[in-house]
Amino acid sequence: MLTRRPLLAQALTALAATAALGLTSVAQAQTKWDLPAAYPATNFHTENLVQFANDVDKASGGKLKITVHANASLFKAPEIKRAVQGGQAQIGEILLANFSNEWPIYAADGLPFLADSYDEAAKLYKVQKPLLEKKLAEQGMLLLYSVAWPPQGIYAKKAINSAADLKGVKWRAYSPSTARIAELVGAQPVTVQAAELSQAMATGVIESYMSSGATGYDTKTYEHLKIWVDTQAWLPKNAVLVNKAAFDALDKPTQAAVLKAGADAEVRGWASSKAKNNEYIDLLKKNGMTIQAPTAQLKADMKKVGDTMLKEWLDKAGPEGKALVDAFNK
Ligand code: PCA
Repeated sequence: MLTRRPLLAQALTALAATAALGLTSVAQAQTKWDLPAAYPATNFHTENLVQFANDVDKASGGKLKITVHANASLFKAPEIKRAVQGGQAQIGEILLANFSNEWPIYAADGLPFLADSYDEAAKLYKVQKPLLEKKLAEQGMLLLYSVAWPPQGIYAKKAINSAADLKGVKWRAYSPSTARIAELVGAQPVTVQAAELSQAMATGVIESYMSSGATGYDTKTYEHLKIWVDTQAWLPKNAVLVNKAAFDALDKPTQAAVLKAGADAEVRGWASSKAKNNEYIDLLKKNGMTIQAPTAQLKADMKKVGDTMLKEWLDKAGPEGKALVDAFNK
């Protein structure tokens, strides 16, 4: 206990702590990290990243400066993981579900109706996290934190009362699983990342897609499509990854600052995702969009799609996938 120790020892401890924070040592080099992200600056994930970067700046006494590059301005969404792995970026934010072809476990949170509420999504994350950490460590990366998007619904031109209403529509996919949904309902999938979504709607390349109220609002979808069916189908997660070598090159107090700010960002991110979900839906309404509850038929049709996809995913993911789903269902 500090109070019981001699004054000199106390003074030395205080001095060491100050030096460790870099407050007294001007000779300490400043480290700069680039953080590519795929979503616009005003998106809640991106705002959270900026606050994380500010927290690290403060806690490291200015020793680690992280620049957030929003809206896929530095790397396109599907390239960010490789950029962090290869050290072109020291840290980056990815959508885990984008990487299901590499390893199905990454995309467990992209399966329709496996985990379809915030509580379920948190539960799924808990069982998925140790697997993610292990795989990412093998790939030379660290999982810093992960935050769920709000629940996914269907944007469309007209009311969607059953899956049959989606036949032949030009469907925007952001991941292999959203493309697979299109195939299963007979829509035509086109992969378009969020940064290019507004343009794809404006040019008529796509006329329907599944995503959150957040992305509908971010991309001004209400200017092109008038219906959002609130299917609450799944809550995919973003994850912030750090290049392990870049992390190891930091001094211990700075490493601790990154980990602490990351843990805080995770808690803050889930809370803001949940709180903003309703705000986004209100904003969609205010901007002229009709929010539909799914009909019983659509629910049944989508449930069938989900069952098929879970089966396909389990076939691909093998025993590891089965163990994950069993642990989740326990
Ligand atoms: N928005 C992202 C991914 C999930 C979401 O809600 C997108 O549509 O690209």
